[in-house]
Amino acid sequence: MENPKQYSNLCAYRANRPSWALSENDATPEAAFFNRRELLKGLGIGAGLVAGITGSLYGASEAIAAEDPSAGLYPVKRNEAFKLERDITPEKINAAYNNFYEFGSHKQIAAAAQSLKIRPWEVTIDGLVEKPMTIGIDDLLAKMPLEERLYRHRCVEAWSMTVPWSGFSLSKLVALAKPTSGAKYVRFETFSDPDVATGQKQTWYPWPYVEAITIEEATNDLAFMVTGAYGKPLAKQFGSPLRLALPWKYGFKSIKSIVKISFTDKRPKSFWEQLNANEYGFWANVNPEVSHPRWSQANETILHTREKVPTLLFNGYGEQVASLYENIEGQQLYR
Ligand SMILES: Nc1nc2c(c(=O)[nH]1)N[C@H]1C(S)=C(S)[C@@H](COP(=O)(O)O)O[C@H]1N2
Ligand SMILES: [Mo]
Repeated sequence: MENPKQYSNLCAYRANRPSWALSENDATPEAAFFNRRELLKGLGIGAGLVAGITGSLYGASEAIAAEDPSAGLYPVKRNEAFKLERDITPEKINAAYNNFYEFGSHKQIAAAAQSLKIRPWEVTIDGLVEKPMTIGIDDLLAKMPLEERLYRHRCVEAWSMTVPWSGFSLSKLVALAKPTSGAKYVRFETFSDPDVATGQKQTWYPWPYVEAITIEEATNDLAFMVTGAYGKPLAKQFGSPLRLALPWKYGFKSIKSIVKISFTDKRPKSFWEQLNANEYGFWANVNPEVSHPRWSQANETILHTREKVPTLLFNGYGEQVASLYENIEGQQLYR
């Protein structure tokens, strides 16, 4: 096995790293995805069958999406204000290459994620709010104005994709919750169910997955609660039925399968920050000039083309978000 330190992977400590895991130097994410063929070949499984397996995983997520009680809501109207000059990452590629540590610390988690039960699904909104509530996801969907947005997504591992997310502006949920004047941060928490999400049996991780942003970030127009993708309800591997999309920050901030949203006056510690604060901080804004301690962030590999392109400050969203950080001093804003 190669030296794990050469990889740009979120977790430096994993001993059982699979051979197809992303390598910063040679294997692009796409290559890593296709290298699975090599792996399966080694196990005596032919290429035709591999295509079948990939196809059926994708098919399974399609079938489940069709069963989703919210299926009738999609597709939703695209908000043309969120335009991009990049091609959309094909659904097939995106749906077969995911980070979702609850279901494993590799990228091929689509099959395992299908065991997640997404109904009933309740979301608790609590803390410093006038209207604490626990609301079923379908009731929440009925209250929110759904739209589609094309967003870039830049993973801290130096790969990127472009996704047509459906959902609603996080600011609408903040308005529903009515935070009190003391609320400074919004904390998000993923479900906890180790029997279904066997990655949560790995006790060295600080489960459940937690993320947090400031109230100002949460009410910025770019902060988006995702409930669908590719014109359908969200496939489970994308973090169904409710995830976050913060396209100017590294992808780990875009927490999946949310069950709790809390308003607080204290800065929460995120999952990755608890694991390694030196590598993953609170702000985690994309910046090509600030390297991750183990690799450069100057470039990114586009998931579907394998093209290596320069990374942009705030992932290209500076116009919308740079002002949020103008008066913050003495903090690491880009890690
Ligand atoms: N609950 C949870 N949310 C998560 C993660 C995770 O492991 N668990 N991974 C994060 C990372 S590192 C990335 S890059 C994105 C990946 O989203 P995708 O699989 O839809 O591409 O989800 C983020 N949200
Ligand atoms: Mo990521």
